[in-house]
Amino acid sequence: MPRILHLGVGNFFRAHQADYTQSSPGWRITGVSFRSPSIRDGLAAQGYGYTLLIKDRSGSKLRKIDVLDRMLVVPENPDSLIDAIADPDVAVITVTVTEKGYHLGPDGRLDTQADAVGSDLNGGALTPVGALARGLARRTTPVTVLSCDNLPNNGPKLQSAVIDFARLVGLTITAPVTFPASMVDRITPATTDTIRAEASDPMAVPTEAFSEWVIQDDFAAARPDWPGAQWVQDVEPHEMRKLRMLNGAHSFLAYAGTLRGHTYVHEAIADPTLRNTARTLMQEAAATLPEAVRAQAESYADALLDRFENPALHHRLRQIAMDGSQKMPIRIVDTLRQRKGQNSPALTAAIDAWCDFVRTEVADGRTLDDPMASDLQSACGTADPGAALKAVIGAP
Ligand code: CS2
Repeated sequence: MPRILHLGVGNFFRAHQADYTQSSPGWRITGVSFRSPSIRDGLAAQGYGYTLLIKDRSGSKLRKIDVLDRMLVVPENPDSLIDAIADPDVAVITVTVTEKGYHLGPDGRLDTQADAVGSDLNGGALTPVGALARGLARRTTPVTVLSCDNLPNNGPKLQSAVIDFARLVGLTITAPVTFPASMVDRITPATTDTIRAEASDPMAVPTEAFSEWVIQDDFAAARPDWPGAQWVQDVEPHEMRKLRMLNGAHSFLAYAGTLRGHTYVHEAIADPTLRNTARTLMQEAAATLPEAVRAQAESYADALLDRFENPALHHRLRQIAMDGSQKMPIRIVDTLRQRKGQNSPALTAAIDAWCDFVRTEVADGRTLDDPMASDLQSACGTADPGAALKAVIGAP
């Protein structure tokens, strides 16, 4: 039976790619955790099956997912991941390791100065890019590596990082491998005790009913017939629409909403001041979108407001607020740069909100949940913290 190897078994993968694969008969998934064994232990204790709790205004629906049947925990046995990447039964390798998991520098290329990358270059395989390069170099049959993270041009970026890594360690990848881009969307909060109790499942995952997956049709080997997925030649317009409108507005709400004392997205979007700015931000972003998706931007914005209002989801603003240094450049700063010269009050408000959020966290003695936490903390101690923080994210 053909197999998907999935890197990064967080809630998002379990609500999105696993759900699509559940409806694609004939495929099984091996999951890979790069950090702790806790998700593997929890899933293994129940035969790797779990419940999706799909929540919208009309209530909750339960859906059983049992398409995952094996899991690897990289720190326990790094070679097992390299073996799995090289395994001819694996036809697709999907990836959700979050923005920081790629270890890209501001130029979008592999950051060879990052400690984790440096240690992989010295023989390790603990980062997704290092493991992929080492595993793909051992492969003899075609495979597709499909990035499903919220990064513009995610496939090509992963490809160039893997190729750079391979070159630096003197490896050659000879098997045919493609790295299509994809746009993924499904709002998926973290699991809470309330969710576990409601689903009677310690490994339950809450999510919304809406789901979208736009995939570049460039597969090197067999692929599942994921129902509902859209196969296109060019993902970029869809990626820009989603990153700049949904994720951009999300990040604005996360920082400004937390500062205004809100806890959840549905509370922040009900605050008239924040709602206005979020709507304006979507309009500012929409004006930067390629022709192909601009016509649908208005109805997309309405649909986003409706999704943000979902009162049953309890999506924490602080979940979205994490890793701002990685998210702000691609969700807000790129958009602002593209609008150069035009008045952009909402995008500017998003940058100010992030700066204020970081300064407030540091002033209140909370540890920032961000891979650049120490740079951000130092920026807060300078004579002009606002300018120093903006410099970290490359904001004008
Ligand atoms: C959110 C995303 O946490 C975040 O940064 O903006 O996870 C968002 O919920 C998803 O991209 C929706 O598809």
